[in-house]
Amino acid sequence: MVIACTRDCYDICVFDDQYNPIKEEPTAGFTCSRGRTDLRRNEVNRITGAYIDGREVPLTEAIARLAKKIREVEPKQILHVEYDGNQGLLTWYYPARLWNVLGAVSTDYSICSLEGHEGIKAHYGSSMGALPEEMESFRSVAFWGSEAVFSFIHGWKMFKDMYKIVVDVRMSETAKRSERAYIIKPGSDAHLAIALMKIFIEEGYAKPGLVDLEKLKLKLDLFDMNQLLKDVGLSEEEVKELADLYAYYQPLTVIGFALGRSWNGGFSAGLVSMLPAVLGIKHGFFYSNSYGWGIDFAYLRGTHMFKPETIGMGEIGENIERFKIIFVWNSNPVVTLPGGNAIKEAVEEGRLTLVTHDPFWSDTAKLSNIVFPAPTFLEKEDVVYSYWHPYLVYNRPVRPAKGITEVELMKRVAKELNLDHPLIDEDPWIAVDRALSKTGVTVEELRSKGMVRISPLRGTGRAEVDPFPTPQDLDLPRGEVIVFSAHPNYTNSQFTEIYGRKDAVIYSRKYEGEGVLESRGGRIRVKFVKDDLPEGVLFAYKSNLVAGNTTLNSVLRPPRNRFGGPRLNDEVKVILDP
Ligand SMILES: Nc1nc2c(c(=O)[nH]1)N[C@H]1C(S)=C(S)[C@@H](COP(=O)(O)OP(=O)(O)OC[C@H]3O[C@@H](n4cnc5c(=O)[nH]c(N)nc54)[C@H](O)[C@@H]3O)O[C@H]1N2
Ligand SMILES: Nc1nc2c(c(=O)[nH]1)N[C@H]1C(S)=C(S)[C@@H](COP(=O)(O)OP(=O)(O)OC[C@H]3O[C@@H](n4cnc5c(=O)[nH]c(N)nc54)[C@H](O)[C@@H]3O)O[C@H]1N2
Ligand code: SF4
Ligand SMILES: [Mo]
Repeated sequence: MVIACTRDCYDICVFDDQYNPIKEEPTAGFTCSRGRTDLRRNEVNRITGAYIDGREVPLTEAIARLAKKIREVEPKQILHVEYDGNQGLLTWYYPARLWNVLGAVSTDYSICSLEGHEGIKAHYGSSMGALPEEMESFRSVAFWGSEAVFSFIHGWKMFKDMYKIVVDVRMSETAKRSERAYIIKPGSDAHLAIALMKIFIEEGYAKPGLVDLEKLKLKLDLFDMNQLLKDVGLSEEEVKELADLYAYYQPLTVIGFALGRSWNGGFSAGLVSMLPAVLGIKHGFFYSNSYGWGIDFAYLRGTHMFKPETIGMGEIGENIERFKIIFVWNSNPVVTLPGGNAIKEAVEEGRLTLVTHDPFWSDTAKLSNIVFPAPTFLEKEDVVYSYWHPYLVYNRPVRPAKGITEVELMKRVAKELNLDHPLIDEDPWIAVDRALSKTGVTVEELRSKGMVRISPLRGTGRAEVDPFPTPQDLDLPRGEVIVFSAHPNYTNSQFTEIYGRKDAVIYSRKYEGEGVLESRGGRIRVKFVKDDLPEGVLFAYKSNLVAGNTTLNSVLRPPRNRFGGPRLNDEVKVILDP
């Protein structure tokens, strides 16, 4: 019997029935500081009953109240917001069927990785990169915008003895522990990738086979090397050295999620993913393998039949007036999404009914008019995949369930609404079976084996040159930029019950004390601390976004990058108190 940690994480660790990390791959007998406290955390800060306006009520009453509210409004006045709090197929995906059948508005699930997936897929036809065993065969690794030391601990262990190269906008922990680091200007990864490709071709490092080099050369000729160097902020010698290291070591290119959230997002992720192909290294990059296992997420959500209207995950604030009900599960949008503060204001002014289904008292749950208790992954059965390793895991409960599962809640709300539809009536395990049909694995097999290895569905490894940007397509920030990263003790906004709640702190080279942080979305008061960061780069942990009664996200109003994802790493201004 196995249990998987289903959190939004590369590793998806697997545990035995005593809750020890399994010795075999992919978990190799160790886990993170969060995984080690899960059994303890499971008993703290839990939502154990249903609530209406802060009053505990029987579950049936809360379901009836939600159904009544739904009947009072138009489907288009309902928004459902869910993300990857639990990556289980029955927790995250399947329950969306209710809202899609109803005709409610969905988000575009763009907050984290959409931009990068699209940018890479545009060249390769798929964002699926190297598999773990292929990664192991490299003797070097290049991290672009990845804090793997904290965010990807099993990957980091695998890469530890390789020659490690880092491209980041600050000396990250990963940069400090690597052999060579190149600190570039925020958002200039596309520029650096172009400069490298130019050198690869000039120096004869490029190999034909995976990329049309003649076509590529025509595109590269539009870029002036001196301008590229200025944009990137490295000297000619440094870029030449990086090109030589790439040619010599032929590294695996690990593309962090930050690239998609920066200036030129999808172009950066896409062009960086092409570097190995230009050198003739097949499947030589890794971003996220989620869409390469053949899991039919659309079928699980029912979007193959009901295509919902969507709004950008970074655009809830601007759209808040349209909605009378927001139903949240598996996510803490009041804190983690730009415009989360607009949800808060609308609830406080009585313009919006906020409903949350969560195992823990998140900030969103605390603010909600209706709250439903959810079991944690330690308390329910589910099937989970990883964005890194090729195992599907059948997760078994090891603790008694508190609350109502996402599937059960969806079914009961549908019943209360007299909503009959084959998508809602379909047995959830049959739905999972169908969604897994391309993986060649059945629920039955998963149930009996616990975990099953699957094969990737990926392309030939050939990269199309287009969509290749022209110099006019690339843009760079003029002012100071805020960037974010993972913290070892938190997963996004989670784990405050174990590791404490800390208000946001903004690190930079020159600001110290209290002051105002301003961006497109407004201003907040926040604390600044000096740190060894490059000029123009402000840094915050993405786990500590709360600042007093607001959040760092309240000042962000991210423009959309070229492939639709929000540019969270945006320009900001600082005004320190006199
Ligand atoms: N411990 C822990 N692990 C996690 C998470 C967590 O919260 N905690 N979160 C999980 C999730 S949801 C995700 S999405 C992943 C994220 O994991 P990663 O992809 O590793 O992303 P971040 O941790 O955000 O690190 C981003 C790095 O990119 C750098 N950066 C920012 N802007 C730029 C830029 O323009 N160019 C370049 N080259 N670098 C830039 C930052 O300085 C930072 O060092 O981790 C997962 N794993
Ligand atoms: N400014 C800024 N904002 C960011 C980022 C950034 O870098 N900068 N990073 C972004 C990233 S990478 C991401 S992925 C998003 C993450 O945004 P969110 O998805 O909001 O992330 P979490 O804080 O992990 O919230 C997950 C919630 O799901 C709940 N949950 C866990 N398990 C279950 C379950 O089984 N059932 C139910 N119903 N709920 C469950 C948890 O208790 C928690 O409240 O935030 C993003 N926001
Ligand atoms: S958060 Fe990630 S590293 Fe930690 S136990 Fe879960 S899957 Fe493993
Ligand atoms: Mo993420």
